[in-house]
Order: sequence, then structure tokens, then C-alpha cells
Amino acid sequence: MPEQTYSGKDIQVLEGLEAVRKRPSMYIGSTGPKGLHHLVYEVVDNSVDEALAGYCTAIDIVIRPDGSVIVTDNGRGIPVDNVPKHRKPAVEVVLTVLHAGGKFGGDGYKVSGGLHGVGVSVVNALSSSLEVEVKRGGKIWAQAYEYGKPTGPLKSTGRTKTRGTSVTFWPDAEIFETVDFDFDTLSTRMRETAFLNKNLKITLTDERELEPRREEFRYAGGIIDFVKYLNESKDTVHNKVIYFEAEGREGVAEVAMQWNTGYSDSVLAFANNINTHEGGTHLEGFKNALTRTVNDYARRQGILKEKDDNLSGEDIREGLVAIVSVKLRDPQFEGQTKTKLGNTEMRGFVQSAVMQALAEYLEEHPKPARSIVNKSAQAAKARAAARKARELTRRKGLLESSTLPGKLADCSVRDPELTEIYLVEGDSAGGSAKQARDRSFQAILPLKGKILNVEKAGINRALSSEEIQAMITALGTSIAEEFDLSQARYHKAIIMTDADVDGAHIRCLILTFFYRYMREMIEAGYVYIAQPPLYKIGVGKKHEYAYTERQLQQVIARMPENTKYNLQRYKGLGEMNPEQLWETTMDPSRRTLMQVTVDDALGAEKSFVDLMGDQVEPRREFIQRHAKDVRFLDI
Ligand code: 0RA
Repeated sequence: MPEQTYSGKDIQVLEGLEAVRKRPSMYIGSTGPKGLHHLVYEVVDNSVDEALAGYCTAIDIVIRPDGSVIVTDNGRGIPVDNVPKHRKPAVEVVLTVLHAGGKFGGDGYKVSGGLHGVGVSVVNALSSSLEVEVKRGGKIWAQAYEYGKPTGPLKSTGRTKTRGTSVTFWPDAEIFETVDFDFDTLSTRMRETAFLNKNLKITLTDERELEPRREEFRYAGGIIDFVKYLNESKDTVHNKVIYFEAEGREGVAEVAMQWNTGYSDSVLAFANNINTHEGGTHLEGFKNALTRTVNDYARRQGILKEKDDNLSGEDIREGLVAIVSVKLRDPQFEGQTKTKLGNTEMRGFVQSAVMQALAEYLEEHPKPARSIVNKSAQAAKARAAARKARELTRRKGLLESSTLPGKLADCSVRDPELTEIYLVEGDSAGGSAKQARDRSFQAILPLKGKILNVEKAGINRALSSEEIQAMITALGTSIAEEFDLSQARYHKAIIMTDADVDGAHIRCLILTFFYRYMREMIEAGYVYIAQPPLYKIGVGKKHEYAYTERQLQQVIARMPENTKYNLQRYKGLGEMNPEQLWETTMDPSRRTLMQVTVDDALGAEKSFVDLMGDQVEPRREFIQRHAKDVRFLDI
């Protein structure tokens, strides 16, 4: 190759991508699994921008056996003509210059802001290899990169009648803690993206298994289908999903909502397709409008009398599943995780849009309107009763008693930042864990079999369950409205259950409890899932553990031919002696913990509700769908 001479600009470019490689977390949040999957979202979001601009109708994502992911769209194709300032084809600039992606795109709504929209150049910088193929102007163009740098110039490789872009990348294993893509994580996110972009077809294929797994998402109803999906396993208060949209100078707002007979609410807010977990002005506008409109209606109809207090926002939102999706030109993302919409104009815009449309809906649909208001009034009554019951419980000293549960084997260190509590399935595994642990900083709380299903029970019954009381007192934070994170007695709460169906169920029950009553524990990153091994492979006096089926295959493949080995399958924690439990699952220097996040409110909500909810059918489906993942189905 001819010697290259670098101009000042080129050096700047390299420095840009070098900076990304030096401090990846600044650009993608982390180098853990979350950051890894973020790479896919980044590429897909660029294709979604093409869809938002009206040029792309289909996106295909394939996880390849060689560790790469390929994202293909049928958009306009990244431009290939030269950018005078850089003296390079636009596609090369988009892939090698930080934040260059949007500069050639003109205006329109974009998926960008916060950690999103950092640009495909960031994906390029963090990939050991990346290939881009563009179909545009009758030609096919291709270029390859290594660690963000082109291995050669953009070349035309053939002719075509179609248009589009395809990006294949191999995440750099030196940068990421893991380069193993998780199908379900991607699938949840792609489903969400499809819901938010009506009629956009997204397919996800996993070619790593002998039998490829494939899912296709395309929703003609958009966020209406999203609400139906979230309410799939619920009994609803009214049949049809309420939907409206509004457009103004500020942007566009879309709302879909439907109440179910449950106790919790799931109001998800999005701005330019980004899940604004921390809420923001659009959500505030929605909530204000909802509370006002329903109260106005209830008074006009005489359901609320003059002497009655207004229904609270919380009462009205009980059982509500809603999607609030806004699109705006210049979104400002704020907050800890940059997922809080800050644009002040959106508050009033969403509020008046919702007030007008919802008032009209209620007037025109008296039957569902009445059911909704009655449901809110009931919630208000129940809440007053629950408050009384809680005060009573508190007086009895159950919630805030300083006496820790008898079954808790506490640790000796008192600094919560240093300590952890294992929530262990069953007394026998609890016993092993007690022997295995380092008692200075590890506490053990054994939990009896199935803890109460808090999704079905109201707060009152939940609080009278012994297992739940034990968890609350041990954790120290209290719950719901009285929850106080600063009182947490441990900064790691580690759920440790058997690797079988029952274990998965119990894990789900405990997670549901956290999700409903101590969500801030999850948000603070205090909740973890222990990963006990599935196999022990013994060769002579040595042994190794495998935590997944794939790992087992790898261990066996690495052994010299005809080696005799002894394979032990662990059906439950009880089969490990304390020493094995320590070295595989509890020793901080050797164990793997999975941190639980609410990043995926959809996934969490959905799997909790499917497993815990009212209806039997989705639950059976869920178990069948996941039966492949469940390592030891006890039949
Ligand atoms: C810059 C400008 C235009 C499109 C794109 C980038 C673009 C980027 C990606 C990334 C993945 N798929 C993509 N598709 C398009 C607009 C091009 C025009 O005006 O024709």
C-alpha cells in the first residue's frame, strides 16, 4: 500500500475514534452486556431515522455464528459522494467522524439524544472489524474497517436496482466484557421499536444455533398494539384501546391507553423513540391532563359529590397501561441516565392535547367512561384502607422493627456499601450458603419455596406474608411510599435460585416484589441474580465448571481427543457442597453476577405479568417459549 500522508484533519479524526476506544463508557454507557447491545441499537436507530424520514420500510438484523451482527435496511443508502471538507466519501465520514451521521441527513425527527445518536462511528471504533455496503444510484459500494480505520478505499462492487445500507460489525473482544449477544434482549428492544414505528417491519434472526431462531415484528396499529400487548394477560376495564394524536409547532404527540383490573400502572413515555425512563415534561403533561379531565368528568356526572375529595393521580392511574410517544425536532435529554425529556414546551402541548381529546372521548363513550371513573373511585377507597392497615402494621412494629428476622444469618460488617445479602431458595440451599459464605460481609436469608405472588395480591396481603416481611426487615428500606433507599442495609441483594423451572418462577416472584415495591433498589443497581454453574466437568483430579450449554460444549471441544471426563449436572443448589457453592457462585473474585436493570420496562413488565397475571394461557405460552432456556425441565 502506498505511504499515506496525513493532513491535520485526518489526525483529528483518528483522535476522535481513539478517544472512543480509550473511554468507551463515555459513549455507550458501559463495556458490559448493556454497552454491547447498545452497539446494535445505535446501528438500528440510524435505519429507524430513515424510516422516520419516510424512506425505509424494513430492517433485518442477523446474529451470525462468527460473532458479528449484520443490520440491513432498505432506506436511501448512506451517500457515497465526496464531502469536500473531508475529501472523502460521505459514507466514510459517517463511519469515521464522531457525530457526523446527522450532518448529511437534513432535518426531520431523529432518534438521537442521551447515549443514543452517538453515531455509527462509535460502533466502528469499538469493533475489531466492520463492513459497510451501500446500494445507491444503481451501484453497490463497499468498504471495510478495522478498529475504526479503513482498510482500503470505498469501492464499487457491482450494480443493483435496489437501495439500502447494510452494516456488519464484530465487537472488539478486547473492549467488551462479553461479546455474546442475547437474543431475548435484542428481541424485546426490536419489538418495542416496531411498536413505536407503525408498519415498520423488523426481523431478528439468530444464526448461531443449528436451527436459526427468527422473529418478525410489524404492527399496523403501532402503539395501540403496544398497549394490547402489555394488557394481553390482563382483564381489561373497557374493550377498546383509547387512542389520540395531535400535531403542532412543538412536534407530534401520540397516546394509547387502556385500563385493566390490576393494581399497578404501566405508563411508558417515549421521545423520538427513546424510552424516557426518568419521565420528563411530556409525561408530566399527560399525568396532569389525565387527573384533571377524569376529575372534571366525575364531577359533571355526579359520580364525585361536592363534598368528596378529588381523585388522586395515583388512584386514576391504577391499572392503567399507557404509551405516551412524542416526536420533536430538538429533544433535550436530562437526568442521571439522560432519559428525562427537558423541553418545557412539551408539557403544555401534551397537556392540552390530552385534555381535549380525553374529555371528548369520555363524553362520547359513557359506558367505558363510567367504568374507568368507578375503578378510580374504588382505588381511592382501597388506598385509604391500605394506608390505615399500614399504619396499624407499623404500630405493631412489623415493617420497621429493629428486630431482624430469625432466619437471617447476618454479616458482621455494618457498612452497606460493602455488604451483600443472598436471598436463597429453600432452607437446605440456605444452609449450604451459610456454611459457604464469608460471614464478614455476606448475609444469607433463606426463603421458603414460592413466596407470595404480589402481582395478584394487594399490598395488604403482601405485607402479611412472612417471607415478604422477612425480606423487608432484612433489607431495611421499607416499601412503596415509605421506601427509603438510604436505609438499605446492603448494596447488593443477590437472588440465588435453582437452575430449574421452579427456580425461575421463584426468581420471577422475588423480582416482581422488587419491581412493584422497591423499584428504586433495582434503579440504584442493588439487585443481582447469582449464576450457579450447570455442569462440573472433572478430568482426573482437576475440574472445571460450565455455566451455559455453550460453555460446556467449548470445554469439551478444548479437551484433547479421547480424554475421559466425568460430567456432573447440577439440578439444584442443594447438590453443591459449601465449598463448591463458594468457588462457583459466591466468591466475589470468581463468581459472575447478573445485575438487574429496569432499562427494559417492557421486558420486565411483560414477563412478570405473563407469569404472574390473571390469565393462564400466556403463562403456559411463556413457559413453553422459554422451555429451551430452562436448563433442567423437571418432568
Ligand atoms: C446520511 C444522509 C442520508 C442518509 C443516511 C445518512 C443514512 C444513514 C444510515 C445508517 C444506516 N442506514 C442508513 N441509511 C441512510 C440521506 C441520503 C439522501 O438524502 O439520499
